[in-house]
Amino acid sequence: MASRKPIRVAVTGAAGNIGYALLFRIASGAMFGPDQPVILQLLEIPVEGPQKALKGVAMELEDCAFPLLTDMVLTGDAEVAFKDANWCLLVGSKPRGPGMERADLLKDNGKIFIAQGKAIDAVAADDARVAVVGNPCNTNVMVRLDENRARAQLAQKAGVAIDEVTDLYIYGNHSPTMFADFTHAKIGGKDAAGVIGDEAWLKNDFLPTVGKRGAAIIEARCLSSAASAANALVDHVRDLVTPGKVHSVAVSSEGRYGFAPGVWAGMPVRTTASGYEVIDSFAMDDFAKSKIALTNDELVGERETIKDLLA
Ligand code: NAX
Repeated sequence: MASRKPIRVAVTGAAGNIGYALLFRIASGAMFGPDQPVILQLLEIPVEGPQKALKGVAMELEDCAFPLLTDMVLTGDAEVAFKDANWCLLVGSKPRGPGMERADLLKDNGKIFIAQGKAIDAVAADDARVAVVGNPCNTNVMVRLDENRARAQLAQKAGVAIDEVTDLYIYGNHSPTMFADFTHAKIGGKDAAGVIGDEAWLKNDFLPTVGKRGAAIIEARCLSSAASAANALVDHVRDLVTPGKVHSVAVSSEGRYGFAPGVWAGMPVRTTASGYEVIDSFAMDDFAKSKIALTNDELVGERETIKDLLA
């Protein structure tokens, strides 16, 4: 089985909550398939507590005896973690704490990604691909959790299996302003709005439920989403390496769908043999355009907040 060359997967914040739900899925083959060996290169802050916790996680990974997990690297040094990495999964960063302004979070975590971006540039494999899970969000390229949340809500309302809900994509920020585009979604191949038959619910219940789902999980669990975030990252990467898959990813907008050029915004992409192409052909009605304008304004504001970091 392990005759294929292993993929080197660097994961930051590996001893955190998402890390704990993620690493076992990667090592089991859920992300890169049942025949693809992996080497996990795990980064935690170089502080005794998190390093000790990381060691414990690694011990559990050993105890799973995963056939696909051929090696592990545990480190507090980004240049060791990203060395020759083919995939860099940037999970480690601060969740928003009580009383913390969004702007403070953007600034604090933005610095982490600048330093890690430089390390990736210096030492990762030439074909390295990077997925950002940690907030802040206009540098956060993963909106898959939002897509999954939206599909689950529609399936539940319609009383159908999750696979029946298709063509549902997320536009904009990974925040309550995101637009889960029900106007093009399908349920059992039919227009979702027609199947649901309740436009007021779609506009006034569905959209805010999806947008504020993260806050609802924190309220219920007193912790932010971890297993579902890890699962979304597994889905995100798996679909990015599976040609033909259409899914939501935050990409540089280049003015598509009315987003300001240069902001990173969720929209549908199709995975190709060499990467992905953005699908920019959905015609938006006035309601969708107004929602996109709102989330675009927030993304532009967030870019303004961290403009010193971008310089
Ligand atoms: P935790 O606080 O449980 O874990 C974060 C881990 O990252 C900690 O172990 C910490 O020591 C480590 N860390 C911090 N700075 C680091 C650095 N510079 N290098 C390496 N490791 C570092 O948070 P967790 O629940 O795992 O969430 C991680 C991030 O994901 C947070 O920013 C969180 O807000 C974000 N989320 C993103 C989601 C998404 O869909 N994109 C949803 C869930 C989550 O809110």
